[in-house]
Amino acid sequence: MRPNRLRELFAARQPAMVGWMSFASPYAAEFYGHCGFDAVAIDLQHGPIFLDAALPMLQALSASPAMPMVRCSGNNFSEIGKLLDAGAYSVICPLIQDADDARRFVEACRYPPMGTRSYGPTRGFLYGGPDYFDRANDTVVTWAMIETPESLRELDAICAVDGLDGIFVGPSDLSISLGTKPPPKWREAPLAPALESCLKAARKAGKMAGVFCTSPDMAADMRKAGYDMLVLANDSVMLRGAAQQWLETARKG
Ligand code: 3PY
Ligand code: MG
Repeated sequence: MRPNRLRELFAARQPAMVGWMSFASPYAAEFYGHCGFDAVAIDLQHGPIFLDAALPMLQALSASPAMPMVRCSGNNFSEIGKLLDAGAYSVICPLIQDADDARRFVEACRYPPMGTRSYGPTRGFLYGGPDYFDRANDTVVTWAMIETPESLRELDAICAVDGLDGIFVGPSDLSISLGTKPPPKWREAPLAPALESCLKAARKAGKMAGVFCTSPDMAADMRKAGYDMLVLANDSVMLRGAAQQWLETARKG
């Protein structure tokens, strides 16, 4: 089976740089996949991407050097199964609250006896290879999102869930649920100590730690702190930033 780039980078202690897609467009996915990211995630929780749009985007990413990932819209067995069958190599699940949530998520991603995933990896075979069934449980990477005070309290129990590969911090929801507002102030309390606790808990359990970064400065800080996977904002933030910079420079001229 084709190896999972995230596992290779984690084993080599190298941080993964990940792109994040909100535009429901196979062309945008193909384009983003060729920008140099280690992996690109298709976001089905927020934005206009629904399940039918995910398949051609996963196909476009498969033809690029970036590993195809998804954020599912919720902890939904059927949707997670469809996304994996469509060739997603890593799944991020939003709003995990405790170990039971995390276990349910992992079970949806793993074939028996580890989990309860149903068999039918239509595109999984095409992207992964003919030995997909034998290797999928050890290859697909699973992430539980930490974005509430409940999940912070349950960090050690979540990290201890068998078959869960990592935790992924959603700093905007976490900021809101801790009583502040986005954009996330990652250098201040209450977010700074929460980010530190997440990294520490993941390390203690031998799991990966990822974080959604809302600015290049945040990504640089999180890289320095030791996070294993940095999501670099998303496609719309990148496009708006580049457009605004062009306009500002051109209008000065
Ligand atoms: C958050 O910051 O809450 C996220 O879910 C990032 O996508
Ligand atoms: Mg969130």
